Amino acid sequence: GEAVPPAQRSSWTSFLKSIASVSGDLSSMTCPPFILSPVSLTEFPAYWCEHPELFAAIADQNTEEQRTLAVVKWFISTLKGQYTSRNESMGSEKKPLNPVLGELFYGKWPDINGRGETQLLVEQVSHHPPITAYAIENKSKGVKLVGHNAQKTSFSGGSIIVKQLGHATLTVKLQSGDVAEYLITLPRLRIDGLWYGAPYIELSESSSIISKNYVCSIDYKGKGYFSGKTHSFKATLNPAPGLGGTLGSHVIEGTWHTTSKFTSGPKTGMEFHNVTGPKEEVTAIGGQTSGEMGEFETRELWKLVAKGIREGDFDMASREKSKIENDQRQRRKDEIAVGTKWPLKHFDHVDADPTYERLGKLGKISPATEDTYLFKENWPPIA
Ligand code: 0T9
Repeated sequence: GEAVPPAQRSSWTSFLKSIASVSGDLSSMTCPPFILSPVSLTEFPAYWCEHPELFAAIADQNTEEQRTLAVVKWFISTLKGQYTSRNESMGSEKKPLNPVLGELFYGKWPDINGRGETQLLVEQVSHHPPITAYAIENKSKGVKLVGHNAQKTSFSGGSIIVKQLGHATLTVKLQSGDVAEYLITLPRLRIDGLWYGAPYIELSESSSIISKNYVCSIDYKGKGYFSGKTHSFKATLNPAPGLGGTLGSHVIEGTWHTTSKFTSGPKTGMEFHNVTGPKEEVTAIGGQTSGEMGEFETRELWKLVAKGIREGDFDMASREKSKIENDQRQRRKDEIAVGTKWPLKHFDHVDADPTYERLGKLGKISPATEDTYLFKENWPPIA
């Protein structure tokens, strides 16, 4: 464990031993301080829009083929932020704050160069197991992403394997009045480097982007596989079963944290995506009518815990964290006592998702059906 501060070595070793035995949900495990991040998982959905211009550009395409390529380009361009940004900003992957039930995060990306403003809304819709739901919308372009995610973790060969549960749906309002829908599933993660105290993520297996016209399957490999490079991917776009005709097929290969190009199809040799330039962080905004942050908004709720972690005052961090947890326990007890349930603010939980079932079938994804969280379309009066 070279990256582990000497005073925390034995606690890191016992943490590693315990993750080998506790499998399923790692979110509530106690970790040594050096590995704690001051950022809650409710902030992670902002990674979906670090390139707001690529999100907006999905609306500006003339054909279904171009639009699908724009969706895939936006998706691939989010991976760098989603899976490598903690290593860049904090030196390694860190354990995020585990959101409480009802925790909220609101944000936006400004309208620059006529691309329109993009809004973000996140709600922690379950604590046990942790489930985060989100909506991201560029109203002027008619592009919207709604999704939820949870994780199932296990331990294998010294790495943490994270299976992502949940999915997202991207919708685009077309000029014709129709709505194009894209079902997005999520890759599997392997967290390596644990032994050295310097965890980092590699993606594996595959994920899909499916519409009624196209099935795009993305395969992920790390060092030593098809290109031999870390963070490699290969995306294969084919017309949905039974279609063809004017819709072309494409293969794209590269590394998702840098660049990629077309390796088969009419655009062979052309660059596909390039994320070596700057990204745009979200601007956090208060969801209250006054523009202030309410007590359940993540940066308000975790303010003192985050300050403790950032400033190395771990006694304060753990004291403040206990206060939040005790308050949560009390709320759950009170709810049981009076027979009520915590009301979700922005989402409704439903057992089945017809869009997932219909599009999932085209891409033969499993499971064949999945529960989901429907967005109530109640953006707070912000922006
Ligand atoms: C959705 C993303 C997800 C959330 C994180 C596994 C993980 C929690 C979930 C999947 C985002 O779109 C993408 C990126 C990173 C994922 C996190 C990485 C991570 O380590 C945590 C888990 C819960 C841990 O904190 C494990 C313990 C820790 C000591 C390892 C650094």
